[in-house]
Amino acid sequence: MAAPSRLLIRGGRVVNDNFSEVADVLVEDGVVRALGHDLLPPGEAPAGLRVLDAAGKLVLPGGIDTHTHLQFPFMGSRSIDDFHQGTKAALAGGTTMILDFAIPQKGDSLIEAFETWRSWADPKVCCDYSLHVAVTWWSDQVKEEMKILAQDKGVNSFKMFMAYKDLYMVRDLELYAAFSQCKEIGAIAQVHAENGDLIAEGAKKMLALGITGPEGHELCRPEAVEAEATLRAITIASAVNCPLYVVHVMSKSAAKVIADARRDGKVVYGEPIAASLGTDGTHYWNKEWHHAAHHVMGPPLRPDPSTPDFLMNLLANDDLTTTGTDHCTFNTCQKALGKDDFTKIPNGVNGVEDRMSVIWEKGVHSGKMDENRFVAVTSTNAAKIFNLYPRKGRIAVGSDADIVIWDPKATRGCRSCVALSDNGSVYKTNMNLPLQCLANSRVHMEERTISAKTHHQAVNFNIFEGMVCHGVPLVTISRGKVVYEAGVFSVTAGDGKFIPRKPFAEYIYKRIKQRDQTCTPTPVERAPYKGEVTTLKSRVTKEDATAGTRKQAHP
Ligand code: URQ
Ligand code: ZN
Ligand code: ZN
Repeated sequence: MAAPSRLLIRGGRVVNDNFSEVADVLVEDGVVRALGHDLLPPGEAPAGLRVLDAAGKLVLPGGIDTHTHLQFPFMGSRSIDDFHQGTKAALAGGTTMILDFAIPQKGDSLIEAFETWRSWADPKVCCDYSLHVAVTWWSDQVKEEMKILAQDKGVNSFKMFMAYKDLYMVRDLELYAAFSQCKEIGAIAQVHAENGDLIAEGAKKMLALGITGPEGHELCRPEAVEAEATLRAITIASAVNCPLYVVHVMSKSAAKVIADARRDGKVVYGEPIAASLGTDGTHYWNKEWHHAAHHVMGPPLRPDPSTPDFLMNLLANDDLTTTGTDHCTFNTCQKALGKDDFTKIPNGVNGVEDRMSVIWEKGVHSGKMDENRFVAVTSTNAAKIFNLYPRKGRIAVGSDADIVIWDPKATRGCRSCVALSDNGSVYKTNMNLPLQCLANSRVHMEERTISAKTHHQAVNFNIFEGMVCHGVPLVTISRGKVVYEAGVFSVTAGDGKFIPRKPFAEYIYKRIKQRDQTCTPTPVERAPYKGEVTTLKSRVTKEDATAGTRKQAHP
């Protein structure tokens, strides 16, 4: 049966970042066509129109995950979630767009890396995606390729690594040059902010102490190593007057640096991730090696258990701005490459399916933020920063119909209209019925308990194992097509599209341009100095130098 070309999402509360209203949403040809009350008169729905009853539920812009690494060749292995399974899992969690990274080796072409990642993703993605490109070395070629990527390939964000010494790391002067080129071409500079030299020395120290386990991973790069690099990157970006985006903010120290810089007027954005908002680094001390190793990522999760709460508070008040996941998963047997040496554990954790529910649980259910801020930090702010708005990140006439019907108060599933699904994860409704329970005409789902046993991610571990989530996606719609509904997928590999992003996003460049116009320093007009000037001898001889010393000794 062909998917209906038109959808009517009826009776839900439409939640955008700045406003909520109970309204029907009419979708046609992948786009929102109308928002309003009683868009469909009572009676039979016309042919080709499917009605989704969202009464009592929220209707949200699909989530945008700003940071993933699907099927990423890294540290001798390749992340286990590929562009098919990873994007399916994203849809199951209410995320309808991901931004992944094309990462060239040092000395390799950025454009070739971009085309390689495109060739991996295009045939497989089940949701829309875009690509950041990493600058892992510097030359005139790199500078020129950044310009071509921004002007012709739809890339407006470049990530520089300050860590991974000898692999991806670039140094301050290269950061300065790369930031300057980002400014020139209207891109946003992203940084992995950790001091790579200190990490290298710290790792040697830990191994020399016989600390080879995952706890060494955090001990060798404490949060000061992240905070120092964060401040350094902000300082360099400010000197260039280039907008800066700090990826995977993992610590209170780094978050405070970003918050202070923003209050100081700097154009800088911080991206905490599901992991740093939902769990912490105490797991590195778990006695089960595999449990500890599955939490290894860079920068590390922090052992200060107050970190997730602190970061969520800053996210709620706009000191921090977007949320990603840094989804870069490795199965236990891959993590075991580092069983005797933590520096060899492939870095990365899960999150792409869990992010929205984790942030709802720790942010909204906890009372720290309201539904509108939730939409801002899971979707809208990312769309604005990466120049996707309002095509993405909003439910408005003309926007892509990337939509999630969200149950904000998932209750125990009622068994009268559901049958347990094969993997026990969620209840399937009787597919002939609309999403309604016969017994009490409520759309509901089992509150979700996160588990590797039931998640749709390929990885055999989940860092949020056992977390009970009250906010769950009921239906996910990708460009007007119902792709996930009560645990059942209707996806086709390659249905997702690459979304190009133009440079000079207004949301970030308006202030930059304003500063260029009004804050560029000018010389002081003054009459030339006419007084005496001492004469310097052409070369200070050895005798002069010692004579000078003697004189000092015997004034
Ligand atoms: O550093 C990153 O963002 C990449 C290499 C993924 N790994 C990680 O641990 N964050
Ligand atoms: Zn990174
Ligand atoms: Zn990453």
